[in-house]
Amino acid sequence: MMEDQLPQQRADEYVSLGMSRRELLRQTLLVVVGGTLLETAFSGCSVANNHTHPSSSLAYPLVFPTGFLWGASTSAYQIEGAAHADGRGASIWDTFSHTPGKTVDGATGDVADDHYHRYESDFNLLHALGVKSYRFSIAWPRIFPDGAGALNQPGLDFYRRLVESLLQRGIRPMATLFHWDLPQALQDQGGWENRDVAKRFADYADTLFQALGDLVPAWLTVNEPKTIVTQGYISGTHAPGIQNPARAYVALHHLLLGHGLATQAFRARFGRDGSRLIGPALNLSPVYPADHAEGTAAAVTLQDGIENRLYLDPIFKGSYPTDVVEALGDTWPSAAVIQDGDLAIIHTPIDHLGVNYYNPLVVTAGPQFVNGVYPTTQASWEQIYPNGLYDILMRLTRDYDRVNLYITENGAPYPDTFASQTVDDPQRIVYLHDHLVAAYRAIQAGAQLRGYHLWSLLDNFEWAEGYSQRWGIVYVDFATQQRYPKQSAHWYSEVIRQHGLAQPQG
Ligand code: GCO
Repeated sequence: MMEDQLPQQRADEYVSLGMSRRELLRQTLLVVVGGTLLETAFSGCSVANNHTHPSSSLAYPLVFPTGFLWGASTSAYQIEGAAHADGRGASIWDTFSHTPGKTVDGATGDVADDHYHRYESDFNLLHALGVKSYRFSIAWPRIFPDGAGALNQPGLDFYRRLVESLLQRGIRPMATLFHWDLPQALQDQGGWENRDVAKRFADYADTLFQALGDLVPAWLTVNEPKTIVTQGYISGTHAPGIQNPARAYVALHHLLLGHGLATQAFRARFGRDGSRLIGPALNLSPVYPADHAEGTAAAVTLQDGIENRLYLDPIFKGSYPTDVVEALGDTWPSAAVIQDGDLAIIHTPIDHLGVNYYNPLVVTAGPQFVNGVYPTTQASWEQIYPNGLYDILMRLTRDYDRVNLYITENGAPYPDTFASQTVDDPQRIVYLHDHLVAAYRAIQAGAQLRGYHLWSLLDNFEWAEGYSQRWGIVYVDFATQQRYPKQSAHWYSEVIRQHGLAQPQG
C-alpha cells in the first residue's frame, strides 16, 4: 500500500514537512513554500478508509516464535528525576521545561518518577510482570556534565548498578544512547547544528561501550531523529525550541553522522560476532492516499520520503532520497555540511532497527494531512491503525536489508483514573492486543521481528505535555511516587506468560 516508486509528477515548489505526530494536535498543516513556513488550514475533509487489510483468519492462541522478547520501554529524562544528583549536568530539556510556557502546567523532569532512586523497586515490578527486555536511555549529561571532557564517574556508576540490577532479575538491558537530552553545554556550542557534536556523541558512546559493553548486549544510538527535526527544529515545540527548517536538516545530518560514528566505534571495539548489537530507533509511519485524485499518489510518495526514506535510506543505502532532497531545495544542507565520506559513515552496517510505531498518515494531493480517519487517543496526533504496523514491518522487510527488527515503542495514553488500588484501562488492552496481532501477522509473513517493547512501563513526563498524559501500564501517583499496575499490566503479564495472545480483545 505504501507508494515506493518515484512520482510521475513531482510535487514541486512545495513540500509538506514531517508533522506527523504532535503537530496533528494543532489540526493544521505546515507547508514550506520556498523556505518560508506557512500555516494552512486543516482540510478536515472526510475520506473513505479504502485501504483496510483483508481480514486474516487467525486461529488463537497466537503463539510467538521462541526467543521473541517481551519488553517495556522508558527514557531517562522522562522518568529519572534527580536532576542535580551526583554531578549531573543540565540538558536541553532542563532548559526547555524550565522556560515558561513550554510545557503543560510548567511541568519539568526535575522529579518525574524519581526512578533514579527507585530503580530497584521498579525492576522488582518489571520482574514480577515477567518482562524479559527493558529498553531505557542513558542521560548523556550524567556521564559528561559538560557534554565532553571530564567524565562524571558517579553517573557512570549509576548506570552500571542499574544494568546489574536488571541482569540479576534476568532482564535483558537495551540501552538507548540518546533520547533527546543533549547536554546544554553542547547546545551552547550549536548543538546538533555543530558537526563537532556528532564526534562528541561518538566519544560519549564509546565511553559507554567500554564501561558497560560487558553487560549490555543491545544498544540503540539515536531515538527518533525525525521528532528532533520536526518538533525540536521546525515547530519548536520540543527542545531546543528552534523554528527553522534549514537548520533542522543540518541537525538531522549531524544526528545521523553521530549515529554512524558511534556505530563505527562500536564495531572497532566489539567487531560483529553477534554477541553485541547496535542500531537506531526510528519512528516510522506508513503513508496512505486520502483519495484517487490526480496528484495524490505523488504526494504520498513524497510524504513517505519525508517520513521514512529520509531516515532509512542514508542508514541502509548510503544515500539521501533524491526526490526529498530536490523538493526541499534550498532548505537542504549544502555540500559544506554533507561532506564527502559522511554517507559511508552513516551507512555503517547495523545489527537491528528499533521501530517506534504510533500512527499512519493520510495525505491529499494538496498535500494536506487528513486527520480523523482512524480513532485517536489523548495524544490527538496518534491514529490507531494497527495494520499500519504490519505495513511498516513488511515494507522494511521488502525494501531494506533483512535486518533484525525490534518494536522499541508502541502504546497509547488514556485518561486513566485510579480506583480501588488499580486502574481499569480496557482501551489500552485492546490497543496493545491489536498491535500485537499486527506484529504476529508480520512475523508469519516473513518479517524478522525479534521483540516488542511497549511504551511505556510507567506514567511519566511526556515532554511538552508534561504529566497530562498517562502512557504507562503502571500508574504513578506523582504526589507519593507510589506505583500501581494497571489492568493492562496484568494483561501484558499474562501475554508474556503465554508467550502470545490467548484470545481476541475488545
Ligand atoms: C517519542 C519518544 C517517547 C514518547 C512517546 C510518546 O516517541 O516521542 O520516544 O519518549 O514519550 O513516543 O509520545
